[in-house]
Amino acid sequence: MARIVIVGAGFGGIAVAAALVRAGFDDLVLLEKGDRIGGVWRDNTYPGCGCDIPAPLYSYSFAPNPLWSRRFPPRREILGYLQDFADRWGLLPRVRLNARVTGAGWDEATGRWRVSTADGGEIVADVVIPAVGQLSSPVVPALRGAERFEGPAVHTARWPEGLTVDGLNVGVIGTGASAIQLVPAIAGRAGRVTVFQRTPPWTLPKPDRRYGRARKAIYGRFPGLTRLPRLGMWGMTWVAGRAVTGHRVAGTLLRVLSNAQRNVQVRDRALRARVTPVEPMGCKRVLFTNAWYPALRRPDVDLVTAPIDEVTPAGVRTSDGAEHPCDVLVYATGFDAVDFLVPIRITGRDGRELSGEWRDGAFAYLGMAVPGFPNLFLMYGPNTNTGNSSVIYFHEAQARHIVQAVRLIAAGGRPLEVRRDRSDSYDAEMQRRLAASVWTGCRSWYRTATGRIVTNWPGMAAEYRRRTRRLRPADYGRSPE
Ligand code: N01
Repeated sequence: MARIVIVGAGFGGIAVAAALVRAGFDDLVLLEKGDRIGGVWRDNTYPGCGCDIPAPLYSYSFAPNPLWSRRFPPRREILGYLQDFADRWGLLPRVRLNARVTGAGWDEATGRWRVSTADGGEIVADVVIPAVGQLSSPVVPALRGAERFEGPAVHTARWPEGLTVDGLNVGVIGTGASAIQLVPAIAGRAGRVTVFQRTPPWTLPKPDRRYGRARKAIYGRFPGLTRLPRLGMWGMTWVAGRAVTGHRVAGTLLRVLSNAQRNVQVRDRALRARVTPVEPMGCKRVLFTNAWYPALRRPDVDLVTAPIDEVTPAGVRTSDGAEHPCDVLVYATGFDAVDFLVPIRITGRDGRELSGEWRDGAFAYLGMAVPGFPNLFLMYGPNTNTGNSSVIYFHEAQARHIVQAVRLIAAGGRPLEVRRDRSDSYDAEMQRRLAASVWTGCRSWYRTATGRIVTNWPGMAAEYRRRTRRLRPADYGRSPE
């Protein structure tokens, strides 16, 4: 029996824990740095936060929720789903809260990992599964004068409990997925909202709808029917996936739809020119929204496109000399996604540091295994992000693969380590395909400073599932069973 440590109790950690318990590996503990489970859905409490992937797909395939209130539910509902799932699967007692992992070192003599926590504790484990997500380290840009700002300055992912912006002048820096949810939610309640845009995003109409009582009753009685909306949503994300992976017709279709939305929702030509994207569509995440442009049209919302010069004690000054008074400054400026696992220090065979192995950019075989780091498997690791499908679909594929790995470890009684040649050729394939992808077309959280794309999977979600479905022992230097 293997003792397993999972680092993180968000959707990824909970998915792999459930799969392991189901497979009979129940000697496991989830170490969670926060005071409750939920990952990004616990951390992101900014007004308007919700899911921009349809819920029938943003849920575990084997645990459909007939009770979603709408197709794109608010964050509280998704967090509730995850908590309820973890409870029903008996996972909550296995979670150790407020347990911040600081490092993990491979002990060659015992063939086990020593996992250390911030409180000075140590846990010995056969298998370590980091499941810390890609979007857990907020980035606040170093703007000149920022430290002199006299009001609250908050990042969207660190919204202070109880902060209300009613009647206040709010400056929002950024126009990514977080900002396009936040701005419509606070517009009208805030005194004035000033949006500082560096690059206009591509948007698509959000096919949201409320789920009525009859639907909930029917799906509650026949949960198998929930496969139907899941299939429908799968079809929708499939088209989006084809569009960003180079399919001409799908790409044109989405561009036409996006342009039509902008033309209909923004009649003012000057404003339209300022919100018209300049980067290739799909190069950054395409954003589902019905409320973004209407919010920008409001008289109490200003869109500022002049670059930020500096933050002043009372607001923001832009390069055109204009002063924009702000009582509250919100950084909707995203996350550091490329420095995987930082600040956890992982030391593998021969004292090799994972951060050193990844100095030119993170890589992992199938996004999960790294040569030199036996019995370590990542959830949502390098090159497993999807901008168009549900990341939970990827989690399930990874969980299934990791269960097979743990089975091999438990049966063979010796460590499992991916072969370097397999890992190298896989990484070469990833980078060759990514070099021809739309994501090379702009700067984004998908890329390192040198331009290497380390977050995204280059193909369709179904391909990832197919390639991870059966673990090939030969990839790990084992003879086929
Ligand atoms: O962050 P982002 P996000 N001066 O990196 C701007 C997921 N998510 O938090 O484009 C001025 O996308 C930056 O400008 P530019 C989702 O995967 C999911 O919004 O770099 N502006 C950009 O506009 C998403 O992709 C949900 O020119 C600066 C913005 O800040 C990911 O999280 C909801 C700047 C950052 O956009 C990240 O989204 C929300 C500067 N110095 C998020 N620095 C769901 O619904 C940065 N910017 C599931």
